[in-house]
Amino acid sequence: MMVPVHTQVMGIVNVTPDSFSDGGRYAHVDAAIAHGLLLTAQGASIVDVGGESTRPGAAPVDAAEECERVLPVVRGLAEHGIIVSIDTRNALTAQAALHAGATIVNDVTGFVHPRMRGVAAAGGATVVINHMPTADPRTMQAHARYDDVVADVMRFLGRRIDECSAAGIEQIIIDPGIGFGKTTQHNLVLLAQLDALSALGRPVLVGASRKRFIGDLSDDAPTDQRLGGSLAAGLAAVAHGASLLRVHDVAEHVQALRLWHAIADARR
Ligand code: HH2
Repeated sequence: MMVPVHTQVMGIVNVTPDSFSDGGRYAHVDAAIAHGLLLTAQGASIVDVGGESTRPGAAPVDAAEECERVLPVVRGLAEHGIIVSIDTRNALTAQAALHAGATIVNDVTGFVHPRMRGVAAAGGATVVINHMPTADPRTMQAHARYDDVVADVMRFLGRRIDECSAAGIEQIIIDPGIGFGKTTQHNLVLLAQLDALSALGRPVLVGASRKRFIGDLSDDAPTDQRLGGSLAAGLAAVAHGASLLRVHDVAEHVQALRLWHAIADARR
């Protein structure tokens, strides 16, 4: 018996030399496309392609270099009929990726820039609005100060939803931005109180996979040894209302979600 997965899984393909967890591994176009196909076969319904690391302290990449990295991968995956999301903070990259076949723009800076909103609206894209307290990954950890992290994140997301809607964007997904200018405690509080975000009336995506707070809670386990914590964080997010998970380990998350939903269904 194959139990359906009600939660959508977004598989990550980082075409970067320096991503925190898988940097360098999929830098080659063919390897990146093959990895995206594998993630889809494992149950991902979206593949998120990124050409710039946004880990704390990462150096920015210019749009030309970023396009060179991601466009062949976006095109290759879209040609296979895969739903592709482009993970970028550059409007030029977003625009080129939409032309190459992406249908979702995932902007970790949360569409604070009007150009980014214009590009997404013109391309008829679905957007993922991620919370980040400042648009620069190099300094975001210095901004990990909130009066009330849940209320602050909600205020930010609410404003961005209004701005994106005013720009003509119809499909909006929101994301609390786990690890973006947040301490371990902020991340835990956001996961524990994720239900609050449902008041904003949009699907919630959570990206906790392999992030540093998992290492912080497990004797500094390196990124390739954070699967257990990633699964726990993902299931906690689903229990508190997330309908999409952005993950590296798709097969394992799909299996965990199958069990989770089968148990939930057995209660009825
Ligand atoms: N996290 C990362 C990148 N993009 N997008 C959304 N919407 N939500 C997230 O939590 C999120 C994201 C960071 O993870 P990763 O892609 O693995 O690393 P890097 O930024 O180093 O490429």
